Amino acid sequence: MITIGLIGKTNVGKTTFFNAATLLEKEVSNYPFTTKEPNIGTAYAKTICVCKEFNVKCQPNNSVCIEGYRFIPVRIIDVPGLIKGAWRGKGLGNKFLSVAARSDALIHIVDASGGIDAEGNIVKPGVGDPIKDFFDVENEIVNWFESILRKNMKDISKFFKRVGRMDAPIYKILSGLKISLNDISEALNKLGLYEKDIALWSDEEYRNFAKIIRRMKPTLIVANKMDVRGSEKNYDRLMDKLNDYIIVPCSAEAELALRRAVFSGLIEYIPGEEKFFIKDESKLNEKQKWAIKYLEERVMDKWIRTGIQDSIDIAVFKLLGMNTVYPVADEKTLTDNKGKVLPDVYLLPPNSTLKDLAMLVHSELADSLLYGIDARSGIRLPKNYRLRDRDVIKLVTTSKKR
Ligand SMILES: Nc1nc2c(ncn2[C@@H]2O[C@H](COP(=O)(O)OP(=O)(O)OP(=O)(O)O)[C@@H](O)[C@H]2O)c(=O)[nH]1
Ligand SMILES: [Mg+2]
Repeated sequence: MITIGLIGKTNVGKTTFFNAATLLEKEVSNYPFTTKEPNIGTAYAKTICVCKEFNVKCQPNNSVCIEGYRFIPVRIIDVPGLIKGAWRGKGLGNKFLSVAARSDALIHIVDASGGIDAEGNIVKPGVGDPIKDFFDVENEIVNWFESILRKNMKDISKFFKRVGRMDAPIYKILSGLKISLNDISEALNKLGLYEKDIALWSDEEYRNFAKIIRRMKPTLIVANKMDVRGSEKNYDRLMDKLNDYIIVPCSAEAELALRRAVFSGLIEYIPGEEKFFIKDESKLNEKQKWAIKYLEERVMDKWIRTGIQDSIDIAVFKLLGMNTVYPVADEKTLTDNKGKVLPDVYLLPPNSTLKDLAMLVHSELADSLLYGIDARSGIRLPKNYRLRDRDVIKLVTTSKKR
């Protein structure tokens, strides 16, 4: 399953974001470092289900369909706040950096209200600087990457002397951090380090390499606490200074209040939509009323929904470029072998093939795979067919042919 890591300084609202995205109750407070262990939960990437197009009523199994929107599970990790020195084990230490680095994509949350100081303590909005916070955290990650390379310098160098190139030795050390051999080769080539023994690298070369490697992990920025007056100013500054990132304005607290109201049956609201329906106004508590008023006031502004669903969707579909693919056992009825209509949908990275899909469904299926049938056209698709978003495909195997 795809993993998305939430990173950022302490008190920026990571756990609030996590709770809203997963609707699981976890400790939220304004004390620094409330979260001491990474929380792991399930969030959902939202896409328009193919059931609308095929005009059928789907019966989801591995996902959920709400009014024609398919919600596909992804793993989300809430990492404790990172502060200066985290890479040395300061604060809550570098074990969290490794958790973050193992994610497929990262959501870097900042407090756009400027409501935390450099140490992550709550201060009057406008006092803190989210841009500085962003760079502090990014620096920790780069330092951490650099420290891994330095710690393993001898082993990397030994391996280099055998093969005469740097990519494989570094890949071996960074394996598990979801950085591809290709990306490592590219970074080395860019810096002219492909054939230079790491034992001879200068400080600057270490630093530059760590920086490039860091940027290869897909990352988006969430400007949180946009409900606080004055945060627009910081949002504009973020857009200006960090213009090579996608930045999503967000109010994690508003989304959390809305989802809780849905959970209690008080409103109807599809995450990520701009509209909702209040079932019984008299039953809403103060926070829920606030969230609703907030959404009503801000929804006019084209940038602001609550930002949570958008962030997950952007991470999955824009940063990672995932395709949604629906395997079926019968391409005419669109059912699995139990008669369920469009039960499963899988997220596959760009350039995945039919064989990759079969592998994801079941490794045995991949072994016996013959070809696929495209449900839209009825055309036969070879094993090496590159999947497209919204493909609905019957997988034909040797056992079925017999
Ligand atoms: N106004 C406002 N406050 C928020 C929002 N999101 C979170 N907060 C508040 O910010 C404070 C910190 O929130 P947490 O979610 O605990 O922050 P965290 O980043 O998980 O903090 P650590 O676990 O210590 O790293 C709490 O008081 C939240 O209620 C938001 O969208 N708007
Ligand atoms: Mg937390």
